[in-house]
Amino acid sequence: MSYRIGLVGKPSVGKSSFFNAATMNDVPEGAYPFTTIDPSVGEAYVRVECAAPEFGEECTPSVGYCEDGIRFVPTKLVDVAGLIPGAHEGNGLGNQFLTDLNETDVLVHVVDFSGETDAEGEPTEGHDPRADIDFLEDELDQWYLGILKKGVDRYETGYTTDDDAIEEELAEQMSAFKTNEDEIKRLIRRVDIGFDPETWDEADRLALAREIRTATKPMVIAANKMDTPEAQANYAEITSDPDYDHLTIVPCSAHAEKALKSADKAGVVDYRPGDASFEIVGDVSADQEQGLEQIQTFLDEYGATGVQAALETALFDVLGVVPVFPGGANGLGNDRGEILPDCYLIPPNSTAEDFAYSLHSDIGDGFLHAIDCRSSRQLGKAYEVDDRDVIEVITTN
Ligand SMILES: Nc1nc2c(ncn2[C@@H]2O[C@H](COP(=O)(O)OP(=O)(O)OP(=O)(O)O)[C@@H](O)[C@H]2O)c(=O)[nH]1
Ligand SMILES: [Mg+2]
Repeated sequence: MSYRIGLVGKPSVGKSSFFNAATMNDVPEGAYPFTTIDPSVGEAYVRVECAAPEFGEECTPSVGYCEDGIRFVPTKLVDVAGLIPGAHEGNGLGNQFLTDLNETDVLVHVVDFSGETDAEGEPTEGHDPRADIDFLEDELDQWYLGILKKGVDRYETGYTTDDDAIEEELAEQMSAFKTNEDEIKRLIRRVDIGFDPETWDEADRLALAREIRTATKPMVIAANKMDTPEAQANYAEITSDPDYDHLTIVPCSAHAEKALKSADKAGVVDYRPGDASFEIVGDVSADQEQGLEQIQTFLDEYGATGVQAALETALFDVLGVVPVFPGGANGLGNDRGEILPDCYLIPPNSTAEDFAYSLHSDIGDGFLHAIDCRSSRQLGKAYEVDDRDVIEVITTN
């Protein structure tokens, strides 16, 4: 299973800058709206503490890499066009943009916390980032609502067979959001509007659309441009505003991450992405040294640049993805002599049998039992896999 994290937000908030910092790509960045038109997909990484050292081994990753005991596991990151108010009605690059989001599992909403861009991404001063947070949620809800209404209309005009339930119709209409009848049923129950759509008023439909949206497109907020004093002031204010308590907000500087990675690549600093510090190892000019000192002050204050943190919060905390290492109970190597080559990211609440199927359908079909490589304990197929488990699957074939 490969996860896709989508970067969303109004124009000029730094989505492409975040994308480039995370993936070390070079898509255009610019201080004007709609710099990005076509979506880009790149490879970013999430950090997982490597299990090999616990076995006295050094791993040989088949994908990604390992640096000082931290595995960098690849995941897909998608950079899309900016979204402006009315996008669901086609404003800006509207519908095109929204369709690009269909394929994503979780969103990182990049917000310009400096307040120096207006609702349309044009330069301004003193714009309240809260307005952006609200608008994006509303816009996504309206997009979902439009699709939900089509499902309700189809149901009411009787294009479906009589005994079709509303959840079946909606699950079909909203299948692009990777939902299903059971989930829709559960969400209708949760908003408590009953199962007869004829009794739903506009507010009921919107409440349901919102519920389906938050369930199928969970979201983290990356408070970007935190290297500016304006953003830091807004961050302090918004994180202490009780109305925004329910959100997960990660302070972030795409610029700082990009600067450190570039300096690392150039041999100027030693920096492991996501770390709270770096070391200057090459010759630096006085200007460079001053810039690096500023970045270190930022890291001291906020713990990291926030780019790694935003991606990992999205995948591990919000989506609940579980990293698992396929291992061997009698040594971690495979038949090619690779040590712990893979780290799989699997859905929350997966069982040992689900894990076997994620390796290969034959392994799932032939599942006998699994072994916890740390304790050598035998695990049944219903065992729920845990964070950083090292598991060998024993099959009939
Ligand atoms: N200070 C500061 N500026 C940033 C940061 N990230 C991006 N910017 C600036 O914000 C502007 C917009 O950046 P982009 O990455 O092009 O923004 P975008 O969200 O992709 O914009 P669109 O593609 O038009 O939707 C550029 O001038 C960037 O240099 C950051 O971390 N700090
Ligand atoms: Mg862009």
